[in-house]
Amino acid sequence: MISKIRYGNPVPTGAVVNGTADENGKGQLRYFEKTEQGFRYRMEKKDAVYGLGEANRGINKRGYQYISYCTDDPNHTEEKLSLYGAHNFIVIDGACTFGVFIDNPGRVTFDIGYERTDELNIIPEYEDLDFYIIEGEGIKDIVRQFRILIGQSYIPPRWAFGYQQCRWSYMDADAVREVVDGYENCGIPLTAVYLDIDYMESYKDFTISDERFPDFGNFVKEMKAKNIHLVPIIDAGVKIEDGYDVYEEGTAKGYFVKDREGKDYVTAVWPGLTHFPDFLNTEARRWFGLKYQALTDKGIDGFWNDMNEPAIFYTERGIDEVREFLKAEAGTGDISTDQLMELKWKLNELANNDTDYKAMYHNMDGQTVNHDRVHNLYGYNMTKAAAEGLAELRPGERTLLFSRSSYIGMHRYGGIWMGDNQAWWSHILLNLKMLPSLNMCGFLYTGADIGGFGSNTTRELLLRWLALGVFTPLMRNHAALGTRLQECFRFEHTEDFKSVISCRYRLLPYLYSEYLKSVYENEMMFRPLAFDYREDEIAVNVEDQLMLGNEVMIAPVYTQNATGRYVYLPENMTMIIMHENGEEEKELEKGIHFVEMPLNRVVFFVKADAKIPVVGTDYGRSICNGTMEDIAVSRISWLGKQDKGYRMYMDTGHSDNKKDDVLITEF
Ligand code: MIG
Repeated sequence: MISKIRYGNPVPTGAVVNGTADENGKGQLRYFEKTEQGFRYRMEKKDAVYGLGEANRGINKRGYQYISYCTDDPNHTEEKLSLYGAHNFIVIDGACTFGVFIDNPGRVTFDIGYERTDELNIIPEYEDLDFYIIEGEGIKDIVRQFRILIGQSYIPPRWAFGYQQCRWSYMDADAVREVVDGYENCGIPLTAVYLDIDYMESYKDFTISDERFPDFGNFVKEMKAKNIHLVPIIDAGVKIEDGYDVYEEGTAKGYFVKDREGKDYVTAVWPGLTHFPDFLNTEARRWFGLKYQALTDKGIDGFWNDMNEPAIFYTERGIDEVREFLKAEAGTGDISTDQLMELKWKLNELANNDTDYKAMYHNMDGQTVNHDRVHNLYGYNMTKAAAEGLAELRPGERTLLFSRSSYIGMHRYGGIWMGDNQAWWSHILLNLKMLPSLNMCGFLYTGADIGGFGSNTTRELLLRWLALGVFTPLMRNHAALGTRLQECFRFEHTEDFKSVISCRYRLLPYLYSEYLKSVYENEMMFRPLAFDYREDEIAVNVEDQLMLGNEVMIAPVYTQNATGRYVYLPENMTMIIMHENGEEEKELEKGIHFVEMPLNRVVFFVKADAKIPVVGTDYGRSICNGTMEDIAVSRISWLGKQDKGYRMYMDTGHSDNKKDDVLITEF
């Protein structure tokens, strides 16, 4: 049962698509009381709060505050309140169990027991919103109803379930070849290599540097012949440059975001001075979406959309302010130390400044709307533009597409990656914790930069992170400019990497099936133990293990020099110690165990009465490469005990999808 109350005059966000909810709302606010600032719920001592999608800290969000305001902050330390996404869905679980969705694309603060430990305060900056309450038969049913409300999640092509390699940047075609050869030479499977911003000509969207990637179309073919997909990045900002068609068309047609006077708004990002396409405008969206053709024409079938919070390095306003300061404060004389310190602060304030967001205006199909009120819709609509364009350009085909910034609703158009993490052990755990909360909000195709984006990784950290990444739908190794080279073949004993990554391919039938099941049945692929073992006091407290599908539990290592870890088994399970050619199995009883986890193994747990499909590594590779329409049942073997059946979801892996196209087999 879903009810909705409208406050003020909200802009349509498109988050909700199956909204029978409108009829149910009888204007009676339940559970919450209206306060001057927003909405308050009084929490009982034992209430837990789950959700918020891509957010910091624990799986249980209680005890801190979070702000939904899509932010490009590459330093995900614990005190940060905002990351790249805005996912305003939570479930309060305890004395009363119910879900809340705040459909409002401006800034929304969720104070979940921060100011006062027993209060949940939801504080929107602009009180134009739809307030949804979702009730059901327990937490999983509430999530399912919410997922139906917001519509079916995106499905990537099957190859996008293979292992992928990225770096900022592979500077030319030879650098890409070196990576592909590096993997090939040590027999580690690989399905995609990413092209970061340097493949472009002066960071101009939809251009390809002829110097660094000559004869790009043939290069794409050369890679495809090796079953490698190239995935270029597209940035939100469009370079201001005479003669550049995207800039000239956009200006002529009025497709860019405006300033207060109605002139095209100028910001600076990678290309230097840029305009932002007005993705909140239907025509502009269609125009930009069809621009992807420049690359699809060359055989490209995957993209990642970046810098779409949107990230701003500086604006002329900010720069002018700094100039004024220098003139006024320092004049022509000496600059004092204090003034220099103030200058430093002012320079730091140039990027992603609120004043600049408040000075931008959208044309939402005739209605002028200040950016700040709809900030969280920007990256979402960039990705919607791409998805709709790509559907037109590649009819009936699935395209890999994911975004950095997002809002609920974007899950129908693409996935997200978790942004600029660091090569820190704690970020393996943060990666794990975000998985279930993202699934609650419909984001299923997701993963973190494996190995860590910022700072230098280590061999051990990368191997441990991969052992979690084996299970995440997006399995991509990515590292920042200036960091240590992070491709697996750069390290000693590449056979260990081969062993771990091969497990991904061995598990592909299960992972792909569980992905489709989560899409079509509106289930969470990853769940906290607390969702499944409601009465189990220990399980409810576990924040470093997850349930995957109905059969499996994962418990990755996330500490340095560990030979294993403590794992809590909420019921009897079979421990699987997997490697590329097979696995050992061991029956374990409900309870706490110290479990050995060698660096070159993928260890996970299958419920005692369950079974899961696995294949040989080579066959897993061919499934991923899409050389076959369906998975040949005869080549599947089973892990775990055989008594409980398995419902396998499969499809062609590349064509447009409807539930009726899916092959569901009961084993
Ligand atoms: O300002 O394109 O999150 O994945 O490698 C940094 C360069 C811009 C941020 C993305 C990251 C990407 C990087 N980008």
